[in-house]
Amino acid sequence: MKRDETIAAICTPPGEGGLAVLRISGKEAFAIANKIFTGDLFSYASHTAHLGKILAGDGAIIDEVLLLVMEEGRSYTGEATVEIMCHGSPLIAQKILARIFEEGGKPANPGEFTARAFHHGLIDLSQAEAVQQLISAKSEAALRAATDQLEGRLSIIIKDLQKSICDVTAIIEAWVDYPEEGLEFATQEEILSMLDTILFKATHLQQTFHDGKRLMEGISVCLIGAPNAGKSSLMNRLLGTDRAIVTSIAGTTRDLLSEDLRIGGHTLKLFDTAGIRDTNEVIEKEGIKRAQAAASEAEIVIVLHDITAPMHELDYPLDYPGAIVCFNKTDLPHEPPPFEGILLSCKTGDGIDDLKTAIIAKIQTLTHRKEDEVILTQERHFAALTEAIEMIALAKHNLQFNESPEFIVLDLRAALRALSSIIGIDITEEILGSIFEKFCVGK
Ligand SMILES: Nc1nc2c(ncn2[C@@H]2O[C@H](COP(=O)(O)OP(=O)(O)O)[C@@H](O)[C@H]2O)c(=O)[nH]1
Ligand SMILES: [Mg+2]
Repeated sequence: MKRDETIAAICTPPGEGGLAVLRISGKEAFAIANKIFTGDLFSYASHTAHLGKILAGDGAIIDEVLLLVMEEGRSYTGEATVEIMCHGSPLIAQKILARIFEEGGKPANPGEFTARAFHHGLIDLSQAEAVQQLISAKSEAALRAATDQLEGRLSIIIKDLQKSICDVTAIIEAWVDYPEEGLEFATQEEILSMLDTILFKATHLQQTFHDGKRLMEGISVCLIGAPNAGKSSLMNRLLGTDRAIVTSIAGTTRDLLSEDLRIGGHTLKLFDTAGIRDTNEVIEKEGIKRAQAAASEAEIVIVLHDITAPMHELDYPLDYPGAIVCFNKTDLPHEPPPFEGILLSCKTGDGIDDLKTAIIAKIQTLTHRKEDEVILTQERHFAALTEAIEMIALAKHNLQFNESPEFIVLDLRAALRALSSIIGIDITEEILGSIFEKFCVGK
């Protein structure tokens, strides 16, 4: 990545739209835009917008655009930046981009604008990753997690952990330097308790990852039940489309069907499955196997019964702990349900709202987190934090078993490095240095 180049790209998604936005960033951004735009960019104040035309090399008009200038140090990337809003035709945006390249702009790599923001110290690594997360967030909660991370709340927690580890490291390093004096600055119990506190906090953060991952990937909901219970009808009802084939022939659905379903600010992955029953039919058998696998992996299972079906069929092995139980076909004459469940009719739509309410309640119990809690959403962060925890646990073990302090320092430094990799800033030397200054006074 050559950082002295001026880069450009179309920032809006491909395809037609009301507007398309192009971004140019780098030292030559103003000069390049000036060559293709009808106004004089150098006369504009930063953060002002200007109407004008983008011209082809031969002077022909490509499009009328709104152009926004941002001076160095006051843009997303930290570099001089020009943003061009043109009409949302892919053809026009491409032509303007080609003009920018003709005048010396270079194609931006994926994520390069954000990478530059990182290199200029405007955001740290976890914040840079949050930008991508923000864009791809599938639910309100995922959006909030990404925003938290972008605001640097994760970085604050990580730095706080690093600071605590540094405190311990400093004590033990002093012990390395002045072994005859032993652990003069704290007792072994005190250090162990410091390490326990660090482990507690780190483990707490680590455990948020399960929820974080679920938020990013979307929660899966699996419909399961006997053949003809109305699973495919329910899928169609929830989606509001005729997605799944519905017939009165038992065993119609054989493969897993899945669709994104939006309920109450959440994006769910809804699975329709083959009805569970004894069968010797090979394809149906495989379908049932997949249905059971999908149900055991899903976060939320909806067990659907046909309320008009004979009792012995109702308790067919559909025992999924925590499942939402529903009785369908309540529009037909029926007995009271044999056990508790939501009464609904896919035919009339009765009870569908009750089911949606139950799904939302379930999601809330699944992702029950305090409003302001920071959660881990990225595999990379999880892996680094896990490594740090292992190293701290090892340091604790080595301390308990009276290993030489050099080893303990190595463990703690490894933990610090792992944490540094999350935010991409190695602050350990700096912090250690500052602690040492205070620490070793008079020694
Ligand atoms: N009367 C009535 N029939 C329904 C209802 N839901 C589904 N059915 C019918 O039950 C049959 C099986 O439905 P389907 O959705 O294919 O069930 P699946 O095998 O569980 O996927 C079809 O003939 C549907 O029209 C309902 O709420 N009321
Ligand atoms: Mg079906």
